[in-house]
Amino acid sequence: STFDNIYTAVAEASSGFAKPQGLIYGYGTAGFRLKANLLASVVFRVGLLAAVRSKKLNGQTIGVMITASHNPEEDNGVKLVDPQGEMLEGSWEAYATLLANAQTDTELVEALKKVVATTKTDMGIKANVIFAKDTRSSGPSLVAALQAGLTAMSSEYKDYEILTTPQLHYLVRCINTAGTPAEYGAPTELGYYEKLGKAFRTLMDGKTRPSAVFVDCANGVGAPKLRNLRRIVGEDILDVRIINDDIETPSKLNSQCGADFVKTNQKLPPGSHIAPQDRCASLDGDADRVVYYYLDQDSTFHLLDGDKIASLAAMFIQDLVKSAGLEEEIKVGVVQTAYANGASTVYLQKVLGVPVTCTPTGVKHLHHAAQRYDVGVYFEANGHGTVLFSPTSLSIIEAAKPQSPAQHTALQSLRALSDLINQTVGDALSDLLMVEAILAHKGWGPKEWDGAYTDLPNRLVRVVVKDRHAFTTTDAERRLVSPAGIQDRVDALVAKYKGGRAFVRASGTEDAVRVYAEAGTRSEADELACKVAGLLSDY
Ligand code: G16
Repeated sequence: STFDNIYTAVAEASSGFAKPQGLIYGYGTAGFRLKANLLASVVFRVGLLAAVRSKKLNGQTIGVMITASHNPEEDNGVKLVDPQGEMLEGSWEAYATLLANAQTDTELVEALKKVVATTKTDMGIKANVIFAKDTRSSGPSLVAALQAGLTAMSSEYKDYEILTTPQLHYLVRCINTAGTPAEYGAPTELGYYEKLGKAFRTLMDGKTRPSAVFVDCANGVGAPKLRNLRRIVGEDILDVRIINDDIETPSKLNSQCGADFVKTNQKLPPGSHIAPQDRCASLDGDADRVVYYYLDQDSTFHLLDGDKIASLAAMFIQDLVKSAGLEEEIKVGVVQTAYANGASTVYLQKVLGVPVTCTPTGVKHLHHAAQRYDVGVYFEANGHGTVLFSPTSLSIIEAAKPQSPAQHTALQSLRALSDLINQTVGDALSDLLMVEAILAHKGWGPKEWDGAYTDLPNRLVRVVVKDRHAFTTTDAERRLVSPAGIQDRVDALVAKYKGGRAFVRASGTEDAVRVYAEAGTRSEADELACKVAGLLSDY
């Protein structure tokens, strides 16, 4: 064909990024994630697929992010971003896997031709791809592999260097909407800060500057980027104290700090010096997750996780919609996963009266479910989430004519919120500003926020098993299908605990199985989690 030169270039370039023998790669919860030294061939091939995806979508810009987020420094990963800043369309994950697992250069070219044919892609269209990486030391060499793949495909590309994952998602959407009525913002890192800063200032108009918020940046990319954000937002309205910002010592990334550490261990990162009632937050290694926490007067630790953030956001937005007189037209809904604390679901449904949907783990699942609501709040308990305003509700808010000063203020706040909140993906920096703005509006400290409902005691355990792929689930990951017989044993354990709940699922980002348990008391939750984990050694 006329594109033989491309296929020849791919085969030649591919020989520099040979696939290790015997490995089978899978597209997990958030793309490919492995030890960094096993990833070069995968990233090269993701470059090929990004170019095909862009061609298929008429040359719209596709994003590639090189990060392993909450995982340790020696890991890395790669994920693809679709034109509106969403995660890669699910049906294309199979093509990514097909390319990643082709053993030889010849097989790779065959696989590539197959993807092109199956997706009916016109190879004559120019591809456009942008990419960025987090602070990991393996980033630059993986970028080289990506560039080689893009070059072989004669794709246009732009390297945005070091960014948070959500910043790359933002840029992709900005580029693809430029010059259209849905224009999302200026396609630069500065444009991102300015958009958030402007919206935050509008929301904080007339409010006194909140007390300091202490932010643990997991020794990752969040640290320099939060510093940039603080500068552009203005320290007169945002007092952020940055901790765990050492991005020069690779081993420190996500180690004994960060959102995953705090959520899993339910304790402060060691070395935190905070006073009772101080607001604290932890980001993860690519700044797409955030959790809050504080110490009460007795120095007891209290976590304000993704469920608490979702509840706060749903409550505030629902109130604003009512104050704006739009409650008949705009309905708020919430999306959670099985990890959501049972008390949060009850609060949302019974106290706020909002519908709640449960999906499998992974922002890609929650995002799509949230798009079915007028305003869809979605958060994983681990702090990964955002709020989506549907195009229709945005037009309603835009067009609404206020009948009173109160309605005027509510509408203005809703508009600013929709700009403040990253509409493409969960974004720790944007979520942080959202929480700060809501607390300022309510005049709340962390204790008042925490008072909405009391978490059921819970425990999350990570168990290393022989073959995590043996664990398959159904019912939004709440029940195991295989290994055969195991779910009955889990059920029998759960039945022994009043208010008990537990489930088991394989991680899609780590080589392990996760066990989650809830029960009436802390010790019962620990015991139930431990007993369920104990079952796994038999499989
Ligand atoms: C990723 C996903 C999240 C998911 C988390 C854990 O987070 O983006 O949606 O909750 O992994 O997934 P699993 O339990 O399958 O390992 P991150 O922050 O690592 O990108």
